[in-house]
Formats: sequence, structure tokens, C-alpha cells
Amino acid sequence: MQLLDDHLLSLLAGAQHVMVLTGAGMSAESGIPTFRDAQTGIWTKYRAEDLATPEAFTANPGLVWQWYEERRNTVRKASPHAGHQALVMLEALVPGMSVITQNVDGLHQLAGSKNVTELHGNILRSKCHITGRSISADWLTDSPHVPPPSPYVNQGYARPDVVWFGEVLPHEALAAAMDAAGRCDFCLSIGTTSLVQPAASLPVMALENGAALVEINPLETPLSLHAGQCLRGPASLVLPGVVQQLAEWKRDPDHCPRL
Ligand code: BV8
Repeated sequence: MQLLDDHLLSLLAGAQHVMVLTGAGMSAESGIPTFRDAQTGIWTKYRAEDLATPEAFTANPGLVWQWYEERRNTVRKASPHAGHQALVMLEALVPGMSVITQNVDGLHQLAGSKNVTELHGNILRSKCHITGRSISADWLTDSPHVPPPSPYVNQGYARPDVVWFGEVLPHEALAAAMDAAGRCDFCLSIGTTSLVQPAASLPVMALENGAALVEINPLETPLSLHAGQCLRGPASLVLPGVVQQLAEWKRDPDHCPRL
């Protein structure tokens, strides 16, 4: 497995704040299809980007709700993999770390990461599509309707508490992410095509603020040419390797002389 080069490893060892941006590729090895993966079953004739929109929900709330129900079932069965666990260990090895995720599956929190910002919401939460008020799971399971009606307003429906294309991101989440991008001295971009905005701009902001950038992705992305190093492998293998390198580096007295 590809290793972080010594220069970048020394920067990571000395980093005061690491920003980790993750995308759908981070969850792929937990069994959650990425947005690039072809849709399966009855969904083959739809593109994910077309279903994840307010227009699709307005046009056919039942269809969009059903698509999310099937994705929720996949998420409920998924577990964090060694890459998620490695990020939990990394958090213990560096003074400050922010996990900024585009994913809506909650796997970073399930793995034990403490400082997680969900840019695009969470598929396991639902809200009223008119008022935006949170709707409890009990209300949803008791309802025979698809989608369940909102408990708050007539003509309201339950919808997933995620950010659809064309919708603005939650202000607090975006502010936290931009703060992390402005403060970090090391950025890891993992499992993202770096195409969806404004998330894709965060590693670029980090670079502009002088941070070192490493990309972890089996494939090239538009961000690759800006990265100090691209580790071309799956997150579940590459991340544990990087964390092991860092732990060994920190144990070596030549690198971190005892005070
Ligand atoms: C916004 C939640 C302001 C939902 C998601 C026209 C009108 C309005 C807006 C736009 C417009 N044109 C462009 C925009 C902006 C738009 C955008 O960026 N569009 C793209 C398509 C160009 N953005 C927005 O709309 C955002 N809001 O801009 O608001 C605004 C408002 C109104 C008008 C103007 C502006 C909102 C974007 C959020 C959308 N919601 N998710 C849901 O999940 O259902 S995005 C969703 O898709 C994911 O969250 C994720 O962010 C994205 C998929 O991207 P990736 O995570 O990168 O994953 P992908 O599948 O693409 O690739 C997987 C990668 O992993 C690959 O690189 C692969 O190589 C790698 N990989 C695979 N296996 C592994 C691996 N890596 C490591 N290990 C492995 N094992």
C-alpha cells in the first residue's frame, strides 16, 4: 500500500489542526453505494442527482420517499470500516481535527469520531417538507402513507433531512466547515470526486491558507493536481497505513526528542 512521503508525514506529525473532508467513497467499503455507482433495481432508469432534488420530490414525493427508504435500509445495515476507525485514532494523535463529511450515513459518528460536521444532513433524520420541523421516527413508522404526512401542517409531507441539489447547506455546518478550512494546516480529502459545491471548495480554501493537502482516492479527481500527494487506494486500507506511519513517526525519538 502506498505510504505518505516523509516530508508530508513530518507536516502531519506537526500539524495543529487537521481537516478531513470525506465523500461517498469513504462509505463504499461499508456497503453504501456511491453517487457515481450505477443505480440498481427499479432505480436504474433514474440518476441519483435527479432524485436528490426538491423538484423530484414535488413531482413525485412517493417515489423520492421510497428511494430514501431503500437507502436508509442500506445505511442501517452498514458498519464503519477500518478507515473510519483509523480516523478515530488520528483524532487522538493530533491536537485538533475536524471531520467534514458530505455523507449522510452517520458512519463517522458511529465509529467514534468526536468532531464531525454533516454538510449535507443525515438520511436517518426526517423533517416536514414545508416547515422544516423535525419529525420523529415513531410518527413515521406508525404511518401507512408514502410519504407519511407531516404532523405539523396540512398538505405537508415528511422528507429526509438532507440537503438536495439546489438547496442551501445548513448555515452552522457550512460556517464550521469554512472555519476548519481556514484554520487547518493539513487537509485530507478522502473518497470524493471533488465536484459537488460548495464542499469541493473546502480543500482549495485550505491550500490557499497554506495547508498541506493529501488526497485518498483510487481514481484521479480535479483536486488531484493540487495535492502534495495522492494515495491511490481504498480508504479502508490507506487510512490505517497512514495512521500507523504517523504513530511510528511520533514514537521515533529522532523525530520527537523527549523534552
Ligand atoms: C448549493 C445529500 C447554493 C442528498 C448531496 C444549479 C442549481 C443549483 C445549484 C447548482 C446548480 N449547478 C451546480 C450547482 C451547485 C450544486 C452542485 O455542486 N452540483 C454539481 C452536480 C455540479 N450544489 C448544490 O446544489 C448545493 N447547494 O449550491 O446551494 C445554491 C442554491 C440554489 C441555487 C444556486 C446555488 C447542494 C449540494 C448537496 C447535494 N446533496 N447529498 C443525498 O444524499 O441524497 S450531494 C451527494 O452527492 C453526496 O452528499 C456527495 O456530496 C455527492 C457525491 O459526491 P462524492 O461524495 O464525491 O461521491 P461520488 O459518488 O461522486 O464519488 C465517489 C468518489 O469516491 C469517487 O471519486 C471514487 O473514486 C471514490 N471512491 C470509491 N471507492 C472508494 C473511493 N475512495 C476511497 N475509498 C474507496 N473505497
